[in-house]
Amino acid sequence: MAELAEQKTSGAVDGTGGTGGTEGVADTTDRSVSLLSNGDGSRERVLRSIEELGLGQNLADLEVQGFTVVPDVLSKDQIDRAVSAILAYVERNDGKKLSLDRAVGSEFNGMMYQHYLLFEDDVFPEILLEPKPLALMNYLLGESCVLSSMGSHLRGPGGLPLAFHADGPAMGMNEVAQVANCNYALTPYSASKGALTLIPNSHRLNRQPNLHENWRADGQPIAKIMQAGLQPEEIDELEWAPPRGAVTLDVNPGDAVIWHGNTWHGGWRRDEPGLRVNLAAYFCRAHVATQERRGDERHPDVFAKYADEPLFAKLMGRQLFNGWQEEGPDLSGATPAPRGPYD
Ligand SMILES: O=C(O)CCC(=O)C(=O)O
Repeated sequence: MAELAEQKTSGAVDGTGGTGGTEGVADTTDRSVSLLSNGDGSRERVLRSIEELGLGQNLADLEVQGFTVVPDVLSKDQIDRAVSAILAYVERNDGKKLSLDRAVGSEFNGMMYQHYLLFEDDVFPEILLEPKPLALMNYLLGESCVLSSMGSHLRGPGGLPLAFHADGPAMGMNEVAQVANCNYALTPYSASKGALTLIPNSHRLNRQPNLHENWRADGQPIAKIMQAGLQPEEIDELEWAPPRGAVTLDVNPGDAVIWHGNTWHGGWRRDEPGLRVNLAAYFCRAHVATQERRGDERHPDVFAKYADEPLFAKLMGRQLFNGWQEEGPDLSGATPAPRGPYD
């Protein structure tokens, strides 16, 4: 909408990003001269900050393999405060007092994602503003990117590994990232500790992994095993093999792993007592949201009138997965994620 208004006021448009004039080289900092971008200013700023922060190799990694590790982003104090806040959150919400070093599988059974952490403690906005990951996010998603969610994939011993997936959409991916992730290790990562694992160069494939491009155990892909109705003890016994090419990240607390939203990634099952804690700061381009904020509570009469009309509810985004707060997303299956172009 804003772009259209700009087009109307900036005169003729020749379809090449210029104004159709013959005045020679355009002033690239003038927003009105280009519909293709806001000019070179943003690109120059983004690349300059990457250079100033010494992130040239990280930029190359993102391009070549679709992910990169920025070491030592967080201080020991930030790590300790973030871990304590996450464990306090679990205790308050789930009544579980988990031990970082001694948690056992029966308390846990795999992974519990902790939602909506941003306002839980001062440390989280502080981490959000860390310049190095933000500089790389600006490279991937533009300076106008926004935080989509901040949560923690908390892994305890046993259960299933986290299936490989891309964070981008089920269809319509292209090489321009629409979403990107910054995953802070808050405890050490390794295969037996429940590390993150990624597939280099998968961001070029512009699709989600298929059934066979995923974890396997006993010759079966993880999706089949999830459907097989095994008992928790049977699941814990399985030996998992990652898909070909997967790289396990052995990284330290405070390191940040950043990836393009198309990059395939998953997580090892934790096989040691205690917890694997991360902080996932997930970002998206500014347009990845409805233009209007749905669920306007100032109009209860309209919602009451259509209370029995599922189509109205759907168009109002009531079946959208996103838009959660402390309660987290509805994983009951009532709001299935679209997987194909007509879903
Ligand atoms: O660190 C992990 O467990 C993986 C997180 C993940 O899959 C994600 O943030 O999309």
